[in-house]
Amino acid sequence: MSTGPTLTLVRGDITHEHVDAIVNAANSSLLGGGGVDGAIHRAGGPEILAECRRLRASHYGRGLPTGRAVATTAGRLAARWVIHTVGPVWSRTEDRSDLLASCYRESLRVADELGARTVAFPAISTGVYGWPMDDGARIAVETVRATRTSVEEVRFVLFDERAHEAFTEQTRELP
Ligand code: AR6
Repeated sequence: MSTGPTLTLVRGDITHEHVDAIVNAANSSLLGGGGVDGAIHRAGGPEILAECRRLRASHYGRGLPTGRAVATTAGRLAARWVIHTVGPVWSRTEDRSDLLASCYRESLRVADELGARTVAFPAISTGVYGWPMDDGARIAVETVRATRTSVEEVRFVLFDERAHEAFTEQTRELP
């Protein structure tokens, strides 16, 4: 019996997904940036940033720590919430895999608190933060499969063919 959520792979832009919660690969400032973070704020509108600013003021004056996650409204997006998480920057000298796994675990924990049943993830840390795609895909898939959650569907939304292939490879290897 499988206890984990159903994993679905989609190629595309995560801002178009109709799910309960979209996960944002943010940075600790929570004030936006490039990549998927920029796309989510652009598509979702200023309400998301306004709530991020309030969260900073009330809880995260020093920034949201790497590996943690926090939710805001999704503004104009076709989702109810955005869950912002801060991935680790890839390092050649230090193993930061557990921090990347923590992003997936913590996002699912926040999703459970919200009552979200469908959650879309990008490939966290594999863009500006430089994580090798194959390893990022392995950590994403392994961690979601190993996490106890009430989320029923986890949708990985992969921006390009290479990311889609890497995630396909990881899900193919599962028993
Ligand atoms: N939908 C889905 N995936 C996307 C989209 C999109 N619209 N846009 C990019 N990706 P990145 P990181 C993919 O750089 O590496 C930001 O400036 C992209 O191809 O967005 O965690 C933040 O503010 C890549 O595979 O996030 C931080 O400062 C993946 O999403 C920093 O970048 C993640 O790429 C975080 O870096």
